Amino acid sequence: MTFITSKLRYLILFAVLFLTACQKPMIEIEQGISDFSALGLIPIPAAIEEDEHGFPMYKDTYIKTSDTTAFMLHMAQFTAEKIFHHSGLSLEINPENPRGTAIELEITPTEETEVKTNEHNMDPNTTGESYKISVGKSILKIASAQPSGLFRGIQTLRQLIPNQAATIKNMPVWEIPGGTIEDAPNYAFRGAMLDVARHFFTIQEVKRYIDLLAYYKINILHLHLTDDQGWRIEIKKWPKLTEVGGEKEVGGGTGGFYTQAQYKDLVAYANKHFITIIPEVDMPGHTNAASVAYPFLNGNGKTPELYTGTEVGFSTWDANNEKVYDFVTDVVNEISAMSPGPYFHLGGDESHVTKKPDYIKFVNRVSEIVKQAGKTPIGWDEIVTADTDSTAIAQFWASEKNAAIAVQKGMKVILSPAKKAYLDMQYKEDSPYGLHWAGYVPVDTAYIWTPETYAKGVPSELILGIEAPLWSETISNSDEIEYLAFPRLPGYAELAWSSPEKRDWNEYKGRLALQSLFFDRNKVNYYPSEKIDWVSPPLAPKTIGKD
Ligand code: TNX
Repeated sequence: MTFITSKLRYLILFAVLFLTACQKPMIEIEQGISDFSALGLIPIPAAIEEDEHGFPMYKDTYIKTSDTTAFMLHMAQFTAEKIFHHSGLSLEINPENPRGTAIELEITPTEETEVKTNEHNMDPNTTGESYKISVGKSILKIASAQPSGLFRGIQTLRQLIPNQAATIKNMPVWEIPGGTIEDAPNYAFRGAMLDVARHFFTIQEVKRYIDLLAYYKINILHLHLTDDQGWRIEIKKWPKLTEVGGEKEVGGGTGGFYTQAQYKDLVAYANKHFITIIPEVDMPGHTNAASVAYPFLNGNGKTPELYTGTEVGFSTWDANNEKVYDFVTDVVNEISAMSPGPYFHLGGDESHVTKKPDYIKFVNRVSEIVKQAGKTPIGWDEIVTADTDSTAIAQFWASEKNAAIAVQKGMKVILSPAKKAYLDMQYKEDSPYGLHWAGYVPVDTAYIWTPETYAKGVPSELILGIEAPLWSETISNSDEIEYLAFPRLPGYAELAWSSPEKRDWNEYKGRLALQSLFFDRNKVNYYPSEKIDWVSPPLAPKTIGKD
């Protein structure tokens, strides 16, 4: 017995000595070769302090979480996947025998901020999204009081990984510059809109867009779900909306729609990326497709045909038929029940054939229906001409006059001025996609404006944030989405996230130039604007996957 025990003791001692001898010393970077400014961070963080040494990321680097809740493990998994796709390094999560340097993910709740892991990310203020990254020699820590802040910090970490090499083979040690980053958003509402009605986009295509939006810290995806050309969301009580109204799209091609199960899956995917989906059902105009399915809606006794052109302003619903409001109630309730975010967008734009009193009556009634469903109504800026009160939100896209009325009423405003923020405006005359009714919007025009003061007379406390809409009359797949969104979208993300004193076109365009490395690795079909000196990868890219 004694013999066995002492033999065992020797065995253990031998094993420990052997393991210690085998363990490589932890890699250290004494004098860093790069700094944060060489990386092209977008949006630019609020405060950056640099340090000489760097953090080495290599095969023994591991990810450590401050707790092991499903949420934290999901965050760690997300981080590990993105690092793998970028570098080929497969980092362990919370290993039993940690060996190398550590990436620590930490939630440190403060007294004021209760942690909300499973809810949508719309904090009423911006504090929840702030985070701090400290890069030391052996520990890189991302800390936030809230999950949404941790997630934003992880996006910054992705941008801190050097872009230069393509695989683990040609770069076994990836140096992350040393120092600290403290960051918080300028606006709580940082949106993008996708029109899935003029042309239909599959769930896969929308998810790919979400991946790219998340990388730039966008937190809202507004989906324009219905229009004259198509109805794209299943409503159980009114099945013909999609069966009939979803059939086609602009140009006459096959349309499509999301089943409720697919929509829920999309909402969940967005939620995992801390992006809130805002559903829009545009009414009383832009409603031809629904009236084809249920002709009583338009009140003119005629059954219209499916429309595949691009004109606007010819359709309306009947504001004086109670059955129309019963229908709208069903639609709003079914969609709201699947949308955890606080908003419902009721459209309200370009209702050119709706008589003014009918328009007012309709918007008033539908705003109430939306509130009854527990949501805050948002509408395009025309809705201010109805009896909206300070609880509704106006999305300013064209009319300064409407913006002024919104201010008088104390309504919050989302800034989407078409001349600056419409992603579907062409870059220049010969751009293959896009329209130009609001002008051409090259990459500098898109960035050089100040949301804080753009809409004259709109005080900053009434600005909820900004949103870049992408209408889809001229685009029908991911490549075309990306051609119009990139490289302009990172600029809108910066206008929304970074404070005005941090923003400067001449400095920004250097950081934008570096995004081509990210775009190339991820096969993003960006428009290579000649206004930017795009950086091409110094080593032949060998794409491992998308990061
Ligand atoms: C105006 S912006 C519209 C849309 C078009 C877009 C094209 C707005 C509220 N309405 O119906 O798709 O222009 O740029």
